[in-house]
Amino acid sequence: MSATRTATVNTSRGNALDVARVRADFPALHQQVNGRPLVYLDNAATTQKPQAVLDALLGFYSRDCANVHRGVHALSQRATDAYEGARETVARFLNARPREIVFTRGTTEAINLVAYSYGSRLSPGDEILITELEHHSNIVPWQMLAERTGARLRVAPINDRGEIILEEFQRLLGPRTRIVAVAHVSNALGTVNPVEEICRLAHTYGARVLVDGAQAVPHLAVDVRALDCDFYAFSGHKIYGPTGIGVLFGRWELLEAMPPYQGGGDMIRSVTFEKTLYNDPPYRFEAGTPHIAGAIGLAAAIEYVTRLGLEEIRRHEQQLLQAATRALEEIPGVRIVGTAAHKAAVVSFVLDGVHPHDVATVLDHEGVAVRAGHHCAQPLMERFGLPATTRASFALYNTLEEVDALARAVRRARELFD
Ligand code: 7TS
Repeated sequence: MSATRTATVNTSRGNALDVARVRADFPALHQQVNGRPLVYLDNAATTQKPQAVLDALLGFYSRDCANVHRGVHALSQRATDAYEGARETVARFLNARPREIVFTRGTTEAINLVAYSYGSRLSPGDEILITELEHHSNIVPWQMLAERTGARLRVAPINDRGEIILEEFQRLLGPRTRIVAVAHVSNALGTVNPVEEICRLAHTYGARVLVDGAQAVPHLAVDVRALDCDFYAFSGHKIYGPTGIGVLFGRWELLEAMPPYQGGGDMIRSVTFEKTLYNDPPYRFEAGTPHIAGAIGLAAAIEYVTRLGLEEIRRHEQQLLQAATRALEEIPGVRIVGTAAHKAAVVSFVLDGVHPHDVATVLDHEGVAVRAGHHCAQPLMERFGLPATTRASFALYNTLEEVDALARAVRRARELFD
């Protein structure tokens, strides 16, 4: 599929994303599905991987495969250097310090780590504040923490556009609020939340803020110091990196005071049967052999998007978002769910009289991959009175031609079910 329409659009700095070249970096994009060129619009679920990431994984396993932090031999040194180098790359990417970066399995584990470890200091009557648009990963760990400690879970509402109602959020904050947990970008609606303002408000009450950045880091530049958040979580696989690796940023002084999350190798300083001394962060929170290849692959992915430029990526994706919104709105019977003023390139929609799964099935026949369902945000779906939506989510390699293909396929679904 040609990318010329997108590739010819120039940005004010004159270095627009060359989408045709970008697409050449992603082997998985060049395949047929059901006899049609693949149009991959399920990027919020996971992204495809560029050759640079595949090469980094292969390079580790074919040359440097050894365990980290425990061998003096050459391969172990190389593996350790690459793993710790990956930590430095992630730290630079977020404007954090390497010792503030904990490698986890993904966003889900990062949030569970904070809920379990930082959360252990909560007591009955304390409050945890989340919002109505959270992914289950940013709801359930807090519910479990509330059950364990007697703390109370409170939920800030959203408006009909899918935006957090800041006045309501502020009203729910109080001296008992200990933790605020909020998505930077909603996976189901695309809403970009005002996390800087949320951090500012929460801090006036002494609450700590965890930002779920799973859907933010692939689309916009994130600076944890500028946001002034206390914790920031994201997954490698949503930013063109491997599955099974993710990141927790934690402010050093918080990590330093937190108890371990899991026990095992690498997280200790010394062990006797009487007493174990724990290692310093981030190692305190990385029990056992980590996903070494995953961290190295994630660093390659971060270097890849950094080379292209987060601002260029954002502009390109905003163009796709606007085009997709317009094209879908023109189709009779389509209603877009999530119309916030600030959105990342996610378009959730329903088609009158057609179940979202049926829409997605017709789209798949046309080679268009989207997700249908509740998007692991059932309370959010309930807020909109819907069991599910169909969701197209865009990435840096998508084109305006693919937006056209999406709209054509949705029109086809409408005809079939008319
Ligand atoms: N938080 C948000 C906002 C997410 O979108 C997701 C995954 C997670 C947390 C969990 O990330 P994980 O890597 O630990 O699983 N979201 C989606 C999605 O929208 N479709 O599939 C997975």
